Amino acid sequence: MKLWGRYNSPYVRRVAVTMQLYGLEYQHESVIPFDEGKKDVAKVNPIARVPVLELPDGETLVDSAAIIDHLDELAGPERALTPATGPERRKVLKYVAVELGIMDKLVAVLYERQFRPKEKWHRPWIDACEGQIRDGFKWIDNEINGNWLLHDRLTQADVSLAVFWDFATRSRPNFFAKFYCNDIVSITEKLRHTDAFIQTEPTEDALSAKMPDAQGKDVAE
Ligand SMILES: N[C@@H](CCC(=O)N[C@@H](CS)C(=O)NCC(=O)O)C(=O)O
Repeated sequence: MKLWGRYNSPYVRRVAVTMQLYGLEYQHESVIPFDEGKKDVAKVNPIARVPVLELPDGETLVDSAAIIDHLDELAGPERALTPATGPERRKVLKYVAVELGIMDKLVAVLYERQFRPKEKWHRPWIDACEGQIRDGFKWIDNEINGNWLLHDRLTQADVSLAVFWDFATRSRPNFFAKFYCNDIVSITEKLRHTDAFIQTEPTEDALSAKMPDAQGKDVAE
């Protein structure tokens, strides 16, 4: 199998961590879905987005949720990080949906600040997204009442959460320093030192390195 996309993308990284946790081998095509890299990604995804998973027979899967659904099938119901049925499955799917929603909002703000000239940034839109990001993370943090979101069982909800929190705090360190989501920090710390996370460590990200708060300035600037 071949995984397309850099680990700097939180969507790619959650797929990669899942593959590592399942012990699935893959080649890594570390492409950027912008500028020059866009045309390469377009060969495997009509809308030129990552992640893409290319299967051994050449079939391509797009979108991290659809890819992870296939990986769960490969891992089998006993090992899958998303429970196969019942209330536990519904709970994990809900947590992951909220986490993906937070990421979509965070990425929307990053794109607004990266791709639009500063005088065209629309502050009410940024404020609305940041409110949803804050509310989402706070809600998840309040849901944690044990080692993991489902108490003693590690699930996809924890894996994605740790990948997303790590991405969030790297790309907007000043903004997230004021969040005080201690239980999310604790889950992230437990996973950050595992092989799956170490093997998928992002490289220096040109996109987030250009963000004002990654340079030590206030997010409102
Ligand atoms: N819902 C998608 C989101 C994927 C996504 O937004 N990927 C970004 C990289 S972080 C991308 O390819 N952006 C380029 C673009 O949207 O044109 C998923 O879960 O895979």
